[in-house]
Amino acid sequence: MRQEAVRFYDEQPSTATLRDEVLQGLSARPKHIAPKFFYDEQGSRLFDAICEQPEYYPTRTEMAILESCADEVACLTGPDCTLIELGSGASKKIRLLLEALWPRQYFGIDISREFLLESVRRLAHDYPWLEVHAACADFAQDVDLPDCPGSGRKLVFFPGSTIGNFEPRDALAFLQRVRRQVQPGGALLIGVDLKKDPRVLNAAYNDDQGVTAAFNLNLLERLRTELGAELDPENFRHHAFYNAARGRVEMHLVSRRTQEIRVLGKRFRFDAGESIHTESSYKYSVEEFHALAHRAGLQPRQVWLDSARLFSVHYLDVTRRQSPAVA
Ligand code: AVJ
Repeated sequence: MRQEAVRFYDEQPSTATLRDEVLQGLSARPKHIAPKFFYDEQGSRLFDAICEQPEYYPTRTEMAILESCADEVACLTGPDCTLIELGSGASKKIRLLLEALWPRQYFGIDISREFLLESVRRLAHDYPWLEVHAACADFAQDVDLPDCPGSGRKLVFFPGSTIGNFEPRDALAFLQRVRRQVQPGGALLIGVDLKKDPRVLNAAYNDDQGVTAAFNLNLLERLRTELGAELDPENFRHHAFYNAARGRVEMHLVSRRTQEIRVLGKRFRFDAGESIHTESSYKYSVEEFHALAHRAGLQPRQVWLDSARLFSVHYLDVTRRQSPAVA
C-alpha cells in the first residue's frame, strides 16, 4: 500500500466542540444537537448501512445518475482538474468520477477521521496515478480548502444531498463560500434530494430494519461514551417525518417519559414526548435549487435527474462576477 502517498491534514473537531455544542443545544428550546455529530465511527458505519436499505433511495439513485452523467461531467470540466470531495465518507461515488475525469489531484474532506483515512488510503492504492490528499475537518465551519499548488481548475463534489442538512440561509452562505474558494473556471457538482410524495420520504427515514433508528439513537451512545452522559437510550425513541410546511424531513429523539439526564454535571429535564431535534434534511425542487444557486453567484450549467424524479445532480459553474449593470 502506498499509504505514504496520502497527504493528511487533521482539523478534526475536538471533544470540546462536541461538549460545547451539546450543552448549548440541550439548554435551548426546542432541544437540538447538530447532525454532524452522528458521524463517529459507529455512526459512519450505520450511515453506510442506511444507504443499503431498500427504502433509502438517495444513495443508489444518485449513483445511477452519476453513472450516466460522469462522461458529460468530464467534458464540462476538462482535463487535469483538482477534484475536491466534501463529506467523502466511504468514497464509492467518487470512483465513478475518478475513472471518467482522470483528475490530477484528489482531495477528500470528512469529519469522521478514521473512516476518511481508511477510504483515501484505499483510493491511493487503487489509483496509483492519482495524487491523494485528505483533510479531517467540519466543512460546515469556515475551513479553507487547503491550497492545491500548481493545479488546474477545481471541481468540488458534494454528494448525498448533505446540503439538505443546512438551514436554507446556511446553505446559501455555504455555496457562497464554495464559490469564493473554487474561483472562476471551476465548478460545483452537487447532489440534491428532490421534493416528492411524503410517503416515499417518510419510508426512507423509517426503514423496516430500524437502521435509521439505530443511527439516530447512536448519538445518545456517543454522549455516554465521549461525554460520560448519564442517560438510558431505552428512554428515547426515533421519530422521523416530512414537515411539508418547511420542506424538510426532521429527525428527533423523543423522550418516552418524564426524565432527567445528566451531561457533564448538568441536568436536563424532559417531559414525556419532548424531543431532541437531531436532523433536518431539506428537499429542493430543481427550480428552488437553481434560485439558491443564482443567489450564491453560481451559474447552473446542467442538471440530471433519474426517470422517477427522486434525486437531482447539479453542475454549477463558477464564473467571474458579472459587472453590475449600468443604469
Ligand atoms: C447524509 C444528510 C443526506 O439527510 O438523508 C439518512 C442523512 N439521515 N438517514 C439524509 C440521513 C437519516 C442524510 N444526509
